[in-house]
Amino acid sequence: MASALKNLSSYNSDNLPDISGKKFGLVVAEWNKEITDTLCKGAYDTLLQHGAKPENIYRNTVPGSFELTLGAQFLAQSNEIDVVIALGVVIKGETKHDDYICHAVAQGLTQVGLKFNKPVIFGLVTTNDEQQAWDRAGGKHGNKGVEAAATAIQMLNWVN
Ligand code: RBF
Repeated sequence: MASALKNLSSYNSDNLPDISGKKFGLVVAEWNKEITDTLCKGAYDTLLQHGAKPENIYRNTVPGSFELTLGAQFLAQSNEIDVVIALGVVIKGETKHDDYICHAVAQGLTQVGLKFNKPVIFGLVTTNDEQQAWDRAGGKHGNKGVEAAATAIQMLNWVN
């Protein structure tokens, strides 16, 4: 399994930039809220742990993961925000809704990052069932919120 081979929750914290003056925009989907709250806490705590100031972390919610793209765009267009982190959980059901949502979010977030020339981090957990989601929200596969925050910090090496 890919995440067993490369779990960014145990990322290398060498050579991370000084983020004490950087501003972070978190957009968090409320669908599967208990799990997305856990991802968000992981991201938030990781940013603080690496020197971000609480007043520089903006947290916004959207109803579901499909809305992450627009939420990310509102954040990314602000000169106040250096990097956007999008967090959501899409769990497979009986129909193919998960495919449509996940593809839309992946493409949408990519476009927002390119449009605003700003890192937009893909923190969408896409699983077959709820247990797999919890496994990735503080469980045996780490916390993808922590990984999203670590990725955001690493990408700030690219931002002036
Ligand atoms: N949003 C999620 O964040 N995770 C889901 O697992 C999820 N499942 C959905 C299943 C169906 C059948 C539908 C219609 C929506 C689902 N959504 C889910 C909500 C979606 O991201 C969005 O908020 C709504 O479709 C409104 O645009």
